[in-house]
Amino acid sequence: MCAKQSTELFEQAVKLIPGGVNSPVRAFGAVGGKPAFMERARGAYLWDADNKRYIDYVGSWGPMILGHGHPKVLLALREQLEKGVSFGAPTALEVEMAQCLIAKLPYMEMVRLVNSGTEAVMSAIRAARGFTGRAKIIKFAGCYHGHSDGLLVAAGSGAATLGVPNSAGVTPSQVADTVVAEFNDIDGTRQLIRELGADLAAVVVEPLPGNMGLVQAQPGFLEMLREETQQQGAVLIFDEVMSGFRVAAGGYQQLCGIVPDLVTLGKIIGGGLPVGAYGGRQDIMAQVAPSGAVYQAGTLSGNPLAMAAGLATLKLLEEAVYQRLEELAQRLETGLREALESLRVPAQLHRVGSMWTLFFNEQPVTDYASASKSDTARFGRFFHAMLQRGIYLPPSQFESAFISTAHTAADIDETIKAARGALEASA
Ligand code: KE4
Repeated sequence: MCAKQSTELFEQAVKLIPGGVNSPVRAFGAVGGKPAFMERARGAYLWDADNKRYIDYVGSWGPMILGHGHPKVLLALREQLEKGVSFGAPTALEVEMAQCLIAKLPYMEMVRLVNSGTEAVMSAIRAARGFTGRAKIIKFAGCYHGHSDGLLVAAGSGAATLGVPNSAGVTPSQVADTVVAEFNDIDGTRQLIRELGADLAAVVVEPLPGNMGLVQAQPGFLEMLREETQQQGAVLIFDEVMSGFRVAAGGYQQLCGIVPDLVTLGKIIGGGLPVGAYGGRQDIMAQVAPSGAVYQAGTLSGNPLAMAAGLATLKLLEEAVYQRLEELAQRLETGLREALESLRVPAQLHRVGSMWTLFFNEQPVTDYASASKSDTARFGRFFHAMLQRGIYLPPSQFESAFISTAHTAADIDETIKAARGALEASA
């Protein structure tokens, strides 16, 4: 049930904006009903256009790890506003951001800032192709890397949610060099990499996939990708747009211990403002214009406001933050598991740090094929039952939810209570 203001706004929006939204997943297509239009946010909370409050587990799809409106982020933005919002010229802030990212991810020797995760991955692939002189790339079903043409093949996230694993408007020639493998398929992927051999420019992977819902790599999978790409002289790209600085101070790379050749970043590093970044080995990044022949550009790349908000956020992401997130997330996981058990709900609850997904699925979820067998209708009913109870979850079974440092134990307990009711109501 959608409230009056949101309903009226949505009716206006659909006449003016495709589907009434500026990004498909926001339209509630995967869960039914009409979207709540949000008006303001603070800490762990959102308020919609009808002034209804929600505990927010979307966090702008990842960026709001410190919650909405953190005082230090707002202060940094206010100070930068007075100096100027965009110059189209290099600034000290971009140097500081590059230093900060490289200090946090020491395997990254150089970095280029862009305006979205899509741009970051698209550009990293172009750099890999320019560096190797090769064409083929491997991606994995269920992993989403933004909406650049060559990657809209068996994509996760929005495309998977829409049940359209590839997109109209993408021509066969644009995906001719994209090979899709199965996440966690060690033997099949190893064989594929060896078959492609000297034609393979790169393997791009979410090392901690969040776009088929949260799924983890099985032991040996990422290690195999590292070994086999090394063997073939192909570039290994970790897409950490979502996982970067979300689950550890050094990204998921710190947890898995595998060093990629390139990494893509976004979301958190902009503190909620438009941002993306790609970086890694100096010999690859040196190929990027104007130092090299791989062209990539952007009017607002390194935008001062995004840099200010991103730096303010990144400077606060010390170890203690991840300990706090772990405490909150463990509390939520324990409560949800107790509710699932006592109500005998067949489900898979996946969690890594402050990222989590509840799959309505009796079987283990290890890849896109198994994730796709989830009861998405049940998820839709659960989503709305939670929304009515003031809990805002990602409106899709194939997404990850996020906890912020602004969430409190009381928020978590309220969420668990609401989930108990929503599980019963959605049976
Ligand atoms: P953007 O172009 O949306 O900034 O980033 C694309 C992207 C790249 N790589 C990964 C691992 C991502 O998760 C994303 C974007 N994530 C989705 C959420 N699943 C964005 C939400 C949306 O599409 O509205």
